[in-house]
Amino acid sequence: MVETSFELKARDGRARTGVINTPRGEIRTPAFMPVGTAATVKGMLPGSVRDTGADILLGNTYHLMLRPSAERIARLGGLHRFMNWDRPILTDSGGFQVMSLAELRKLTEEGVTFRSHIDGSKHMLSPERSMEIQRLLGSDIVMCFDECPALPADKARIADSMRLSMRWAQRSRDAFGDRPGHMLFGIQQGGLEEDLRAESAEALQSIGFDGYAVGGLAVGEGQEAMFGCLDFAPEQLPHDKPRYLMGVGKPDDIVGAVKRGIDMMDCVLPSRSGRTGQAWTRRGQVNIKNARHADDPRPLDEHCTCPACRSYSRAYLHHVFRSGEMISGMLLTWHNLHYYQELMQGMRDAIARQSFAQFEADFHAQRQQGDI
Ligand code: PRF
Ligand code: ZN
Repeated sequence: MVETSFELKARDGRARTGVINTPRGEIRTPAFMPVGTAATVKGMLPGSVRDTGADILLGNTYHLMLRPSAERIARLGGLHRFMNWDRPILTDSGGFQVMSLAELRKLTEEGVTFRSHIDGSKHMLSPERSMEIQRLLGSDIVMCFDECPALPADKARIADSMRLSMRWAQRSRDAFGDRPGHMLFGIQQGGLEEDLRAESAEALQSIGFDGYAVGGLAVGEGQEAMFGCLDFAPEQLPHDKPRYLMGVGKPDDIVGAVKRGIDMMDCVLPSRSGRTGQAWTRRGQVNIKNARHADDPRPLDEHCTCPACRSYSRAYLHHVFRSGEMISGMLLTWHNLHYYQELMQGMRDAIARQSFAQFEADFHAQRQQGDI
């Protein structure tokens, strides 16, 4: 079996549940992808990430091309073997990370030249080079090379940037070629403007992709503006292909995005905030650094079945965080990823049962109660 497919199983309002089939396994949607930027989900073994319920990880072209390089990973058997994760991997194309991390960036029609944020060395990314790197990595879901303008920006600047991304989408499609078993996703841009989003969706559909991402959101516009855009942007994309909202988000962003027709998301939040002492639970955010946990024998969440909650008290999690012990980031990351995956499973079940509205109401009511 080398083919890939997307099967929609149920809809409830605009929310959808389904499965993306790939030769490396199924991706149940709505899906949350933990971020494994440097060929590791920081603080977690791959088997543990799988145990939280993840079907797919996200990797980054930008980071891996700089260190240890795509060519080295290819020589070592590809990214799956290198990092010991044999299930699907989606890789971002690098443009977004160049703009946020690299130094001395120079953008032209051809692509972008920049200096590494690690050692200052000079590099180039273009649609063709990004496709080559993602092929060397062995990524299952390859993202088009795009440009994501920082918001706010004036409409003319957003339109020019979107049209450049659409020309790059065509070059990405041409360079990707025909690779059975691998998928190429286009990325819609256009800021918060409905007409630019529509123009972008049209351009991408006439090229033809295996899935479509909504890019250019969660870049500082706020939740209300993002949801305003998600009220129309996903509907402009094909209904029979997966829709991926890039770089989102907090649990309430995720629920609101799924409600508006999004099938896939990724975010560093559960793993990054785990390392800074922040936990996410059904009842909202918990700061384990807070002195109120120092004597608390209760788990973070008595209903959670993750190792942090099954075997450790808030007092212990507080102590190891304060002591700078490595297990602190490991346990909180595990808990956060477990919570995120449980949230996704809850939404998949609710959509299948046609009870997403009830799920959403319960989600907000529980958070309203606040931490125990
Ligand atoms: N494009 C790409 N990667 C991204 C984004 C984008 O617009 C975003 C925006 N939130 C996150 N990651 N290629
Ligand atoms: Zn837990």
